Amino acid sequence: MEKLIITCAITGGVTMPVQTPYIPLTPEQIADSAVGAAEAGAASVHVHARNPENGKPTPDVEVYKKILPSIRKRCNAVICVTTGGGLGLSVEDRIKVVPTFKPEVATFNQGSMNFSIHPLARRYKDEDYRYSWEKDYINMTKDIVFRNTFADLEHFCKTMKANDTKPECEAYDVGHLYNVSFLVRDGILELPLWLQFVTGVLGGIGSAPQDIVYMKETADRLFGSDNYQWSVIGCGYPHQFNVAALSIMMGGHIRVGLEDNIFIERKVLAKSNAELVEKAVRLARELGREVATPDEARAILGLKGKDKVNF
Ligand code: KMH
Ligand code: ZN
Repeated sequence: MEKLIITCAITGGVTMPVQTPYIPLTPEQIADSAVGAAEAGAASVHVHARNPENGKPTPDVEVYKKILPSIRKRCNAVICVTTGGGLGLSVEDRIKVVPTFKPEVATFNQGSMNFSIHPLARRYKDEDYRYSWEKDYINMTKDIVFRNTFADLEHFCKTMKANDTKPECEAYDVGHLYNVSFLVRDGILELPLWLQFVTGVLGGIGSAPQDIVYMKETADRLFGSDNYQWSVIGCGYPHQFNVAALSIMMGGHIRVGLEDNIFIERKVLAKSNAELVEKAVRLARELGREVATPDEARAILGLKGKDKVNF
């Protein structure tokens, strides 16, 4: 088996400040947390930006300018920039980070879906929210389409190719793998692929072992097992660690981090991204899988290198 690439998703666009005081929100907090995750063993860090005033997800490249160079200077981790951004952002706003920063890797979401977090609102009273935007943001996701049409997929993919950015194909369900397959057959997306199975999002596939096996078997059939590397994001707890264990055993890679899960143990909030990465490293060790360094991750994924980004 290849060494294990651990990605840490630092803040995201769907973890709400009301859920945990430990979610990094300002550029300094996001950069510090990413560096901490890298020091704990993450070969790659997945980055979103948030409005420094109120923690709301933002596509503002000026905010990214305060985050990305700071991480790059202080650690060797591969930096994967989001093109999902946050729910409700326009496609044009979401893609801007690619031509602006020419990152080594960027997320490439594989289909339109009702990516919803609306049940979260049932857990909180009005006075619990830290910021005025949170409740409306959560509620609007019940009736929103996370837009990734075939025209958008083509646009995202061509933009990444023009900037030598490796697309990390996020598949939230089996049908999204068929979308990837279509893009490959159409000559838009090139092999080998970097696939991310995203499980447990309301609107997508679940995190049961059968779901992971089905995604893997479908990918093998569509692409051939030698033509892709894969990783799994299990959203929520204990799924983050359960699907990580499964992926470690099956030869896949893993993603942990506060973007996808806020708990280190049942009902115990993780105090940092580093703490989640440390647990992932322990899991890998217990299961006999070596953890990849950032440069080993670059070799496994065929990335252009840290010196070729624009930040
Ligand atoms: N928040 C994850 C479930 C992206 O950034 O483009 C999905 C994600 C998408 O990471
Ligand atoms: Zn993300």
